[in-house]
Amino acid sequence: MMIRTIPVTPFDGQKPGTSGLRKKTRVFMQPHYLECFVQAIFASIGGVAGKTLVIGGDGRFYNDRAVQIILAMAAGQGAARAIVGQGGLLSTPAASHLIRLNKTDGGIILSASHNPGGEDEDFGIKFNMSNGGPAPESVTEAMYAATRSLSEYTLFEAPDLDLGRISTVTLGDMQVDIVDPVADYADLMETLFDFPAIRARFAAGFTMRFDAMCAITGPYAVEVLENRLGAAKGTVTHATPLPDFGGMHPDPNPTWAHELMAEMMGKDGPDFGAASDGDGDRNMVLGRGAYVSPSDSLAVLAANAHLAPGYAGGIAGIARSMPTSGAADRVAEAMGLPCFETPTGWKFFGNLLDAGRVTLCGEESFGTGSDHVREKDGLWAVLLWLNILAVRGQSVAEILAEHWARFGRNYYSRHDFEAIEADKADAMIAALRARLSGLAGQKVQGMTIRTADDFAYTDPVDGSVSKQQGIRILFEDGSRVVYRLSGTGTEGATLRVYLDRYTPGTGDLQLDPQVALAPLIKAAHGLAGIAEYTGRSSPDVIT
Ligand code: VG1
Ligand code: CO
Repeated sequence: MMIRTIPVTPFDGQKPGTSGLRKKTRVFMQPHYLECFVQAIFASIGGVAGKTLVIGGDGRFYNDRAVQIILAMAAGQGAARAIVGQGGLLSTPAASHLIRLNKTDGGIILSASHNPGGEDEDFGIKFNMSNGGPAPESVTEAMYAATRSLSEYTLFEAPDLDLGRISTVTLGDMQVDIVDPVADYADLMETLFDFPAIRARFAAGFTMRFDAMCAITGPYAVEVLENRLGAAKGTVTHATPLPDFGGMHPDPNPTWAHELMAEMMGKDGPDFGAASDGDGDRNMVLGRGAYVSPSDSLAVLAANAHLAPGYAGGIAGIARSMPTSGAADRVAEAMGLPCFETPTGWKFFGNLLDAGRVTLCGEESFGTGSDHVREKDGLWAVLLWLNILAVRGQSVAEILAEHWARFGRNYYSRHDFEAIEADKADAMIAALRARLSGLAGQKVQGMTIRTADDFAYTDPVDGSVSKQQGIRILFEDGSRVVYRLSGTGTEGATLRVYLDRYTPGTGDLQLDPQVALAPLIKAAHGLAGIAEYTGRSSPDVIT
């Protein structure tokens, strides 16, 4: 056993995207590839000597190897302590919590989130800061710079640690605490929600289905829903995390969680349904016959959060990512709360949460969360919904209908065009960008364009500026189209088109969103020339 320094040549393209570095698993499995990125992470935080890190991942293929490599590198570079989930497992929100609970210097999370897992699928890695949140752009840029200049990495060479047993061991001079991945997180949930009220509701016959999609939330959902809240055994399906997610695509949306969707849309479905993604930070919630769009979910949660003990004193404010619908803004306005619009990606919420300016945050991509951690949190959102349902004693459909009648409804949809050739997607965006200044006043599909811009964000806390965060076309009637290219994919480019149209509470509130949005969809295709540039006339995934 010894400390070894290994010379390397830098790899191209180790540039973190919306949420860390994501590549095909086999790319990560190349000799020294993961090591080089980990070395760059260490460099971007001024080294790990004397520091404590949380380490864990969603259990996908290569998670186990990656954890051993990171431990060896941390030990070889003088880290004082590592806190690792048993088996190398931690959901993203649980990792965020452990970083905060133990006042550590940060953590490394292994996941490609909602992307499929397996030797031929996707893998990913990201660093979270001591506040528990994803590294901000300044740090990810430092990481990328380091990946291009490094010439060696150092590790402590030793046999693999046995991570299967909850225990404290040492690796060289580093202490390694192998902890229960679920317990602290489940305890945190008990402090936020009215567990007795939810338990009483389950005892009275309330039924639920939670589809963990063979990913990391299985053990968390079983412990919280079945063991602590008394939901029937079997409430959680696909509950065992598997390295390839059992072949499932753990993206909790109507397309990929179709099994749950079918059950919930049936007449005899459970009262409440939910699904989570690979690393446990996303959620989809459903009632019997009722789909809750993520943007609406944020708005409903914000309007009702005070019903849960953890938010009984009210919330400080709401933040949503720019492409997320304006539904939460209506709630903020009615409740006299500040509302912030940030670029896509949870890292942009961190400063607002740390400064106490917002309590709830959300993204249209099935992400909702609060100041309890610094990540979005799938199971947390499900529990807040359960708490609200238990207190209000209504169905999901009734709560949605009342919400829309009070605040109006933002008809909303996202259309994704996947695996487009990158240069075609870039050309389309570039052409659109070049035409932006001339669009105001033009009429499309009977609607007049009020303004068009390329979203830029100035962080109100530290003043940092992020440019080119999505192209927005805003119409005079309040409707909106947003175009963005995904920053989490591993193959070609994915074009996301976000569509939002407001109808007041006195209007028609029960339309199919695709019908309500039809003119806007046509306008979106025409304005950007989607078919001309990409050859695609219809999206691959609609949410
Ligand atoms: C997507 C979502 C974004 C989310 C990000 C990470 O990014 O749109 O809202 O924050 O994934 O979520 P992009 O760049 O592909 O649009 V997760 O659950 O993948 O960590
Ligand atoms: Co995720």
